[in-house]
Amino acid sequence: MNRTNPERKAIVTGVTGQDGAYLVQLLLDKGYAVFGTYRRTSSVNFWRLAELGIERHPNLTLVEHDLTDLGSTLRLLEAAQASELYNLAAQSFVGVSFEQPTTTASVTGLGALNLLEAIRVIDPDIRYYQASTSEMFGKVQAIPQTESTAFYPRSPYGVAKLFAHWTTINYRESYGLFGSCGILFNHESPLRGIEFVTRKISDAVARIKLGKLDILELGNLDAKRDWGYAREYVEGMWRMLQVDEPDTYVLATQRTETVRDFVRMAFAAAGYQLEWSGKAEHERGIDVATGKVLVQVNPKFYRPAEVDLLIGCADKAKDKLGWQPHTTLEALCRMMVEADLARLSA
Ligand code: NDP
Ligand code: GDR
Repeated sequence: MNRTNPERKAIVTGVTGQDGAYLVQLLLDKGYAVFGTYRRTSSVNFWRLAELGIERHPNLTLVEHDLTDLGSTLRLLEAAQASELYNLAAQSFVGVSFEQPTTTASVTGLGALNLLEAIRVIDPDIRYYQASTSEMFGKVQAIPQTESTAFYPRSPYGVAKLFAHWTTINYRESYGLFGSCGILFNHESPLRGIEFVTRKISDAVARIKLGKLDILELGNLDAKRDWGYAREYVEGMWRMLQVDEPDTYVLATQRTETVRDFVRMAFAAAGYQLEWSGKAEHERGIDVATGKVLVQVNPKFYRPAEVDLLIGCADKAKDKLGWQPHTTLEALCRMMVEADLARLSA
């Protein structure tokens, strides 16, 4: 890889996460110099960047930064001299936000405010992307959800993201900043964090297939999600900052399935046929060929308040950005199971 003397510079917060890794790869491929931020921990893990083969790319500068620290945020912007800033860092796990609401509000909500304040002070021309979320729709007020659907968050995470979302719009309207919000519905990939349900499932299916696990335990199987492929969604983020005006866009597939269906698809990708028996916390997924129980519900994974059904309409993104998803849920699920089988067999 040769340094290409890039003219465009971007900051991406949260490069140790799923979207951060894919977005950094996309920006590097487009010739950007990227400042990717990660927070200090006792053992930083760049496994996603390594899997994509970009951990040591000459145009990638990895910078220590904590979203909750305004001073560190000001110094980041001053040092990078970037023209685009993608704020992907967050305490992003909904379940944990019920246990750690203050941390979630601080990182996911106030962290975005710190970045916007820093832009205001250091360089108001920086284009800002806010990672907003379908979790803001929560107890949904319309089907499908669009940019104009009313919000009703159901978790401390959703509330914190709504703060960041409205702050971005407020800075757009108050100070003329170029702040765009992508209301992204769930997007998954082989790089998805293991605590999220799709990857928890694909990893468990691979382990069961390889004889390393007996049973997959899950919470609410009835929740419905609109799941897309993360690599395609980061392309949408980039497009949002390339148009003339800042705006808000939904990215979604407009297809919704239950967690139960995703489980069935994932087992099918590994050659199993599941049948379901029982109800609610007594529900089981049984291997038709052997009669073995492979899936069971454990109420410890239930949430205090649930988002029952998400399905998004991305017509505006298609119309204004030329963005649309291509990967089917079946193909995505297969990709994830195959990646986990390969990892665990290596
Ligand atoms: P991940 O959880 O994979 O990544 C989150 C990133 O934020 C990690 O790099 C994490 O670092 C970092 N982070 C957490 N706390 C801090 C902090 N205090 N300071 C600096 N960095 C921090 O999320 P995704 O990649 O899946 O999502 C990217 C963004 O998009 C998030 O904001 C998420 O809320 C949002 N979003 C995601 C959707 C999805 O379906 N994936 C849908 C809609 C929105 P570390 O590795 O050290 O924990
Ligand atoms: P979500 O994703 O909460 O939609 O947030 P997650 O994969 O965690 O949950 C999806 C649904 O599955 C149900 N579920 C389980 N979830 C987990 N994690 N573990 C389980 O064992 C389990 N069993 C059932 C959940 O109750 C839920 O209904 C993700 C995150 O990426 C957010 O950051 C992002 O904003 C939204 O997607 C859009």
